[in-house]
Amino acid sequence: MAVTEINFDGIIGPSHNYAGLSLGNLASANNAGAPSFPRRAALEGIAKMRANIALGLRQGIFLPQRRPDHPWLASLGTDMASAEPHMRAAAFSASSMWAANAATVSPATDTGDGRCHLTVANLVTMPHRSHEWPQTLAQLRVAFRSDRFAVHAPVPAPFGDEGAANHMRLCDTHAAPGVEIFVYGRAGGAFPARQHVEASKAVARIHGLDLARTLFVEQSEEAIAAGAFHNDVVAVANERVLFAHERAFAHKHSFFTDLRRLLPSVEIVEVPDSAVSLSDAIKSYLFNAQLVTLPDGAGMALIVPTEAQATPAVWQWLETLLTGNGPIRQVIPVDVRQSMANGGGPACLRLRVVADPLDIDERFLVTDAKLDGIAAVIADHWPEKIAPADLSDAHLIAKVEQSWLTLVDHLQLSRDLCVEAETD
Ligand code: SUG
Repeated sequence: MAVTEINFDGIIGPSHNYAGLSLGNLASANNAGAPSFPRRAALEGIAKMRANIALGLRQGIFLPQRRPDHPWLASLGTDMASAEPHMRAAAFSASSMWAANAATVSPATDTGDGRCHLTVANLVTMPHRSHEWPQTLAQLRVAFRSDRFAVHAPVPAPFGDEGAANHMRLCDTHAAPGVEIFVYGRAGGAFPARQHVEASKAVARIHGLDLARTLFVEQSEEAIAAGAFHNDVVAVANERVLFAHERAFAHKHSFFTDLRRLLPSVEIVEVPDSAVSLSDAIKSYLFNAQLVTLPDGAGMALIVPTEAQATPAVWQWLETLLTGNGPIRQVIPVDVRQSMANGGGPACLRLRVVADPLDIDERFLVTDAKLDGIAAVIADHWPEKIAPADLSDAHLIAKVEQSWLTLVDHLQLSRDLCVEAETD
């Protein structure tokens, strides 16, 4: 089998809820306190994966994390019964569904030792995400345990690292050497800049990248202030195409000059502010799209959330895009509304890995038939509805824990993820 791009989607966990935990993420703030529908959320995620498989793309999965995170609360001297509500919500969050924040990935062609490198993100800026990394690391070490990969622990605090959401790779084809671009924030006005430049530089060094082919680019302060808490809310790249909002970057001209020098074939599809305002871009998540290369030379498709269809300026712009002769040949809306209401679009839900599927633990790769089995577990076990006040309900907690164990067992991953040892 050949090296290809595989999208690993985070399965949406049974504790999915709206607790308003992410300062600077407008959807999270606006939906705080609303009831969530975990079963529907997870099935939306499965439907997105199925649609991508139908396009001929390779698909992988990551498991949700074990919630509530009792060891984390214990390390803070508390537990679910006595923790304050915001800490209880942080321990209960299903935020690992946004796999774009799991790690930064550099394919083998870009690295000094010819292995594909993955560095788990520390996510230290948001307390509810800061305790994801140990379970993410454990999972990646199982999925990518072949010596074709190097899986690294996170860079240390205080340098915030949010993984692939702030990383882009441009190349002639996925299997060819790429130019890796790390986007960091310096200031975001009232909102935190979640990606620290020192974390980006550390990841590039750890991966053994050729620094002459690596760019460190500042995200514009106005984008962060407008609610683009990650670069992937205002830009996305695939092979030789960069699709970005006009106001995504602080120093656009020098960035584009460097990029054209390093990859002369690059095509920059820029959306002007006059056509789509930053506010419409962030509301619709136009750029939180999966930009994918279709098989058999069919060009690229942009997989957008249905919210993009519902935002007139955005949809009009996309219709015009398709009438041109550019590289993006199809726009495909997908319904991931439960995730979107927490600020996670189609691109947030996936981590891209360019590798040979034969080198990956097959339990993390899915087909339609395998998704049938996972969907059945979700339909039978995931809670239908959660209101934030339910997070202290012992019955709900027990149901969430049991649902997770059932899925891990179904995927035959209990032993590798040390579940038996902990539950015995
Ligand atoms: O980190 N939302 C996530 C959304 C992450 C989106 N990922 C990318 N753009 N790649 C975040 O802000 C909200 C959880 C809550 O409020 O309950 C949350 O964590």
